[in-house]
Amino acid sequence: MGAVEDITKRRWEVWEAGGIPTVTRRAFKDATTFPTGPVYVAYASSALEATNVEAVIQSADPPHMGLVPEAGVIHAIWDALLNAENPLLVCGPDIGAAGAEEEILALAERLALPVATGIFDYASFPRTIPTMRGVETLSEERYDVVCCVGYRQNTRGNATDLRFRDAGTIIGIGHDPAQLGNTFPLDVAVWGNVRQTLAALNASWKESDARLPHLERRAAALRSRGAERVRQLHDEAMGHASDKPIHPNYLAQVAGRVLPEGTMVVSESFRNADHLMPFGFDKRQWRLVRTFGASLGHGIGAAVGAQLGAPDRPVVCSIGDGAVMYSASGFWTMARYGLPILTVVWNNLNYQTVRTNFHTFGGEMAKQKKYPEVYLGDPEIDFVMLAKAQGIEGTTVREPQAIEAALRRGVDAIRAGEPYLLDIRVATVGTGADSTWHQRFKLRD
Ligand SMILES: Cc1ncc(C[n+]2csc(CCOP(=O)(O)OP(=O)(O)O)c2C)c(N)n1
Repeated sequence: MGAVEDITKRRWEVWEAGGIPTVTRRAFKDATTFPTGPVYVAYASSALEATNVEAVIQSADPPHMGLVPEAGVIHAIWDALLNAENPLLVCGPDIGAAGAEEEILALAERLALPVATGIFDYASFPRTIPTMRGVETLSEERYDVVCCVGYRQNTRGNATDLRFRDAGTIIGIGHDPAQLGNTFPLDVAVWGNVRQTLAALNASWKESDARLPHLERRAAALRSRGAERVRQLHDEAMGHASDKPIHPNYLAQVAGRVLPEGTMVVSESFRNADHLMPFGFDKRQWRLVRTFGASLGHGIGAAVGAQLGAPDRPVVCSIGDGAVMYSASGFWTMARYGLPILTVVWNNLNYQTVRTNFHTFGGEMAKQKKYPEVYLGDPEIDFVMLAKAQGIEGTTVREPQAIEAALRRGVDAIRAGEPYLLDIRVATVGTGADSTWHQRFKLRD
């Protein structure tokens, strides 16, 4: 076992040897001490099928714990961020949980830090702020400093969680010690209150720092790139304005314009475009509620809970057609208790996420372009009727020109205190999107 200082150097050795890295965290005070208590072992899902894998138990410093860590740790993080030439700030849901919106904005803006979020964390930083680079843009660029704030490293347990192998220094700050260092190792881990820790970092800022040439340069570059990025996203979505079936990006664009300020979106969307909606930190901007695992069945019940918890907010349940069928009885609850929730069903007639996964495995299905059990269009499910059967009115939307009026009708309904459902046919996006192949079954001819 190497000394603690060797970890950074050694942490990707297993990768380089072609193995599956096993990142195991123990609070070793002395790197030569063996664990004497429970040991948490995490491994990538691909390891389930891998053979001849050698695992390495890596030693590491214990996370620094407390509302804020000691001054030396704050100083070390600040020093790394202030002097970084090519940094990345990765934002996650602990920021919202801690109410640390102002603090993260101040940090990102003052230090001109490019920001990225994980795939389901798109509301963790406003997409219109110039430093925002986007969702899942956690490339393998050679960052000198990566700082993860409230970011859930372990989302899917596959290779994309094993990030930043070429980064210089990796910092993690978060509320949950089980999320710190669980898929990629951290050089500095802070288990503490995200708001207090960010406030302590920001307190190190001196007005004269704003004149540091590398910060000025980066801020200017981020401003122009950021504005361009927002424009591109807008133009890309508008380019689909007449697509039929409706393109998810265009639907998100119209919804972002038409739905009320302060909308709370409860999302059980996978391949839709919720990430393009106007989530943000101030009161008028939208808020997001979602789970971070991928187990279906959460959406409709969570929308009920969100509306009860925030009775004055417009609540929109944004959900895939496949996901609806895991919890459709919740519509009855909405009707029974008079919960004015607008449900938007992104109806792509498919379990498209599953098809994409099947394709990624690269076996027979991908070769034959036949993906069993993912096409849901035979028979088509009538979601308006499904809602109506439980006391909820709704409308079907098939034409892009009809989206706006339908959304307005939904908004009128929830303003009047009634739940409402829109079944919007959207294009299937992703691998094998044009496939409707499905095996036909009939018990008796
Ligand atoms: C309880 C449960 N069963 C099965 C799955 C596997 N699964 C993951 S995504 C998905 C499809 C969801 O379909 P839909 O809501 O229409 O979204 P799309 O993938 O088409 O965007 C399924 C079945 C799961 N995540 N959870």
